[in-house]
Amino acid sequence: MTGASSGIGAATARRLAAEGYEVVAAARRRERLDELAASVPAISAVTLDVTSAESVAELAASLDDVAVLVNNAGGALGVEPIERADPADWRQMYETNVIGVLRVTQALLPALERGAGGHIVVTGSIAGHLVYEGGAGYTAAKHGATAVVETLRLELNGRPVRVTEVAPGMVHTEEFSLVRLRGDQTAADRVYEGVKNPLTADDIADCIAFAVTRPAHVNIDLLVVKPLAQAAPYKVARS
Ligand code: 8X3
Repeated sequence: MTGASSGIGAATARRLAAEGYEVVAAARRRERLDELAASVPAISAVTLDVTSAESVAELAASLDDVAVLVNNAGGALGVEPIERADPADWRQMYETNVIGVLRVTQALLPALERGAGGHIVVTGSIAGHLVYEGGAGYTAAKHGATAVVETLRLELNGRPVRVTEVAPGMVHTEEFSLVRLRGDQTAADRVYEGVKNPLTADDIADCIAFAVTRPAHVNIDLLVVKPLAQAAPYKVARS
């Protein structure tokens, strides 16, 4: 489980532990992971930077059989229109959301094939399937992640590894919008203002748990999940 220190990643680590999995929670921020691991005996913490080949290789070397890999690390940076966007932000989003999936998937594939059969889950986004103004850097990266998932399923056909994308819309987590809006808490709060029941990290953990707990011959390709109040990235009912 990458990106496990907060939000969807932490919720999914907890949920999969409750489903009986031994969960390796991996992320950059070790303190947060240690807290998570201390609160749930079936979770262990590993420091991981998905943008570092060495860090990913270290993770792979520490694992034996792996039943499920959840590629969850990623996120958005900035809401500028293309005419003002910073290429460095785009590069970073591509590095985490796309190359990160590539690196960790490559490194863990042998371990996923060693056991009874593996499952690769990618936390995508509706941004991987639609575009919206101010979102091009993120939508380009998430479209990239979707392309990786779809290609991987073709390339692994005939091998015992399932491939699933879970693509959430508006999920109210502590950090997603805060990071995207560069630490501006007021702007981050505005994203969810007046929205009745945005999704929670637990809602997405529930979808991931559903996909991975189907029988081994059942491959859920894609789950697109939005709150009832959201019909499109830019079409959100607010009171
Ligand atoms: C997050 C969903 O609508 O901000 O991945 O692109 S959205």
